[in-house]
Amino acid sequence: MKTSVFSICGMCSARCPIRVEVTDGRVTWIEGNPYVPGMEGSLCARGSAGLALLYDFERPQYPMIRTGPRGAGQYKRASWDEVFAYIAERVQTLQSQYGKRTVALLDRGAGLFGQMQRLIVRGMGSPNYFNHDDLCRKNVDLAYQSLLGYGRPEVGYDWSNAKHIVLYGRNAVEALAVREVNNIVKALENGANLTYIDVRASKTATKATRYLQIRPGTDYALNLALIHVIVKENLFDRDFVDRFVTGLPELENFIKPYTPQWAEKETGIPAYEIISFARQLGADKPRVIFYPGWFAARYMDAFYFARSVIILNALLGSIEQKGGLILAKTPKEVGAKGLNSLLERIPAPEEKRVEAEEGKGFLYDGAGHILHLYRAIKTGQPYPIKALFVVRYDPFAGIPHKDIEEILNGVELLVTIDVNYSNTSYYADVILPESTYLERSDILGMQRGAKPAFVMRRQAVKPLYDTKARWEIVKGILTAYGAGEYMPYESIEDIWNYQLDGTGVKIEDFDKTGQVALCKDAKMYSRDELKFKTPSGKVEILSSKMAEREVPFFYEPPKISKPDTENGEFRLVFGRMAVHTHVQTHNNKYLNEIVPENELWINDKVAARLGIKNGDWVEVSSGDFSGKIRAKVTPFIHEEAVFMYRGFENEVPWKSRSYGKGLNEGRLLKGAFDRMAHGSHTGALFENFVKVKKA
Ligand SMILES: Nc1nc2c(c(=O)[nH]1)N[C@H]1C(S)=C(S)[C@@H](COP(=O)(O)OP(=O)(O)OC[C@H]3O[C@@H](n4cnc5c(=O)[nH]c(N)nc54)[C@H](O)[C@@H]3O)O[C@H]1N2
Ligand SMILES: Nc1nc2c(c(=O)[nH]1)N[C@H]1C(S)=C(S)[C@@H](COP(=O)(O)OP(=O)(O)OC[C@H]3O[C@@H](n4cnc5c(=O)[nH]c(N)nc54)[C@H](O)[C@@H]3O)O[C@H]1N2
Ligand code: SF4
Ligand SMILES: [Mo]
Repeated sequence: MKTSVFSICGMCSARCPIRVEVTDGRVTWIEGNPYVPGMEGSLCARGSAGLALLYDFERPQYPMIRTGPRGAGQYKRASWDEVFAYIAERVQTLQSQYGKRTVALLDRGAGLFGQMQRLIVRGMGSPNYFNHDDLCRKNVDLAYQSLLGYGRPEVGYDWSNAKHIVLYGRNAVEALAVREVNNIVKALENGANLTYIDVRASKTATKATRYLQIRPGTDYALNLALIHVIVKENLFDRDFVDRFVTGLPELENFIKPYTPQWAEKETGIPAYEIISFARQLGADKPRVIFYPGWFAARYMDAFYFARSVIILNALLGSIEQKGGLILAKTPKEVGAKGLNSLLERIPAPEEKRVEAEEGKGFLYDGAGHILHLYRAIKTGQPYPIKALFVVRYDPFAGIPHKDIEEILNGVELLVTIDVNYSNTSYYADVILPESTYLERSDILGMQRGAKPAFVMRRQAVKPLYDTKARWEIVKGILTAYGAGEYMPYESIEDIWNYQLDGTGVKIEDFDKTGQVALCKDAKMYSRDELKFKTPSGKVEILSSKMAEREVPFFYEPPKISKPDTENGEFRLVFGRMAVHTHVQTHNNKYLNEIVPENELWINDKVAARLGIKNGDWVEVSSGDFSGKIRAKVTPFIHEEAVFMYRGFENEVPWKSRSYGKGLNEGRLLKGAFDRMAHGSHTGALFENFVKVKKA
């Protein structure tokens, strides 16, 4: 018998809506949800390879407790009751010694369904919730909050109606989200301009109408020069700026020295190119999208860079504008009621997260700073973190071994909740196997946007092994710990009914398409109605939030240091490829077959000087780590940088297809986790030089 289930893809964090076909209890087909605009049946390679995750036996099949030294791979099988009791007892002992706040939870992200795992740490009375954002998009989030009072997830992009899209190393064609890339392609088909700025010609560069090869680390300098020209030549949207932007005189004063000629020296992009680019933007405004970045933990100036991108959007009047940036509407703004919160039923802890104890000079928001967490674990300051839960995240896959050791020395309990054997779980004291997204239902999620909707991830088939859904794992942990009152539900339907209570929406309303929109038409504000969520209601260049935390409004562009390429020194940059997700898909049978290992992009002129030919093995080293990888010699990368795709060289021997294949960029990031970006204290993962020589 064939059935069809609407659900949500779990192969990356884009969480595309899908339709899953089940034939006689087996998943036989997955496609994009045909009812969702921008999806219309399409799916990426990873989404299709969800089948190979589901039917993979090289994933955890039952709970496990460590029996040998950390990292030796010695575990015993345990029952769920046994692991829940073990965790509860260990946490209680550590809390009685170090206080409730000694428990931390490191999460991939809040996202659509993330509220569930937050219950663990709050239910245990600790404030220490962290997600991966510091190493991903946090700069953009904080920059939006500082300027508009809206967070990053509350700003959407009307790609398909844009006249000009500007992407800074936002490699949308490879580091993809299906709906986004489909809509960008629609814009191109409609004749839009696409300016792509990157140190290398990625696949997105090949779709661009203008590609600017920029010197690594100098995007901020480019933006200051663009602002300079736009202000000087009166190319901005005067109506928008007069009504909504505060702090323009101070900005004008700040950008005076940053002429296109100055920027040419910093960026390597000719001044005339910068001027003609600015003029084209002036002509295309207000249907312009400057995208402030997704993976934005790149350079020390990343927070101020993100602010400069948002300021450019404001100057060109592209905010809450067709073909521009669209602000998300709350359920209340569209006349509906939102989902009931599971988290708010638990009293918020009075104690502060580790970074909140560290004084002022940087911004933070709802989730903690990872770099402060790592520091607290390593040093015990401002207070010790001894129990660490890691959920849907593999931090140990992307950091140097020395950092792993220091963290392991600091924590006395490490628990992972994962669908795969992650590098982190290989060191864990307890491995809790979650059912894959095709085998479980999650809590309902709220899809934000101009037309908010409730969305459902619904189980397609029963779990193949002794794994559990996330809500069941959270319930088991909290009940054993003695906080079961926060998870009184017996089934996912109980949870859904609680979430939906008072909204007028019923579970069966999701049957038809998997989603329930909260209004009929997308809602947009006219300029007469528009008000931002900052204290002044305006776009605050002189941000109240920054003033409160004593963070400077402006930041002089730093001098970007130059690697000694003559002697084989380069800046290491890295990124995503279309057929893999970060560190989690390399052992996937289908995807591994397509791309089993990575290679190192190196500029052809420099390679010739170093005697490196295409396909040669080279040794890349940083600090005490060095590894081998094949060279891809190409003119399409800046001389100062070498590039590799992320997430290879898996270190878990249980994963036979990916074990040891390729080179792991994370091991080469010596010192990266001690560096904090200005104003945001997020990661700056490209502030890193490596040595390359022929192997
Ligand atoms: N297939 C696939 N898609 C994904 C993901 C995935 O794992 N796989 N992950 C998702 C996630 S979590 C994220 S955060 C996004 C990331 O989305 P992106 O940020 O678009 O992706 P990256 O591949 O990290 O892009 C890094 C790019 O920055 C360039 N770069 C390096 N230095 C500079 C510089 O100084 N200036 C400029 N302008 N460019 C520079 C690099 O050459 C590289 O092309 O992708 C998402 N989509
Ligand atoms: N060295 C280095 N570090 C980086 C980056 C980099 O490029 N290089 N990129 C940064 C960025 S932008 C990001 S987004 C992060 C991403 O880094 P991670 O979040 O660590 O990478 P992922 O591969 O997305 O997945 C993490 C884990 O989630 C598990 N998982 C997948 N699905 C599920 C599920 O349904 N349930 C559970 N419980 N687990 C699941 C996977 O098996 C995997 O072990 O890394 C950041 N850090
Ligand atoms: S972009 Fe691909 S892997 Fe990510 S959620 Fe969408 S279909 Fe799944
Ligand atoms: Mo990310």
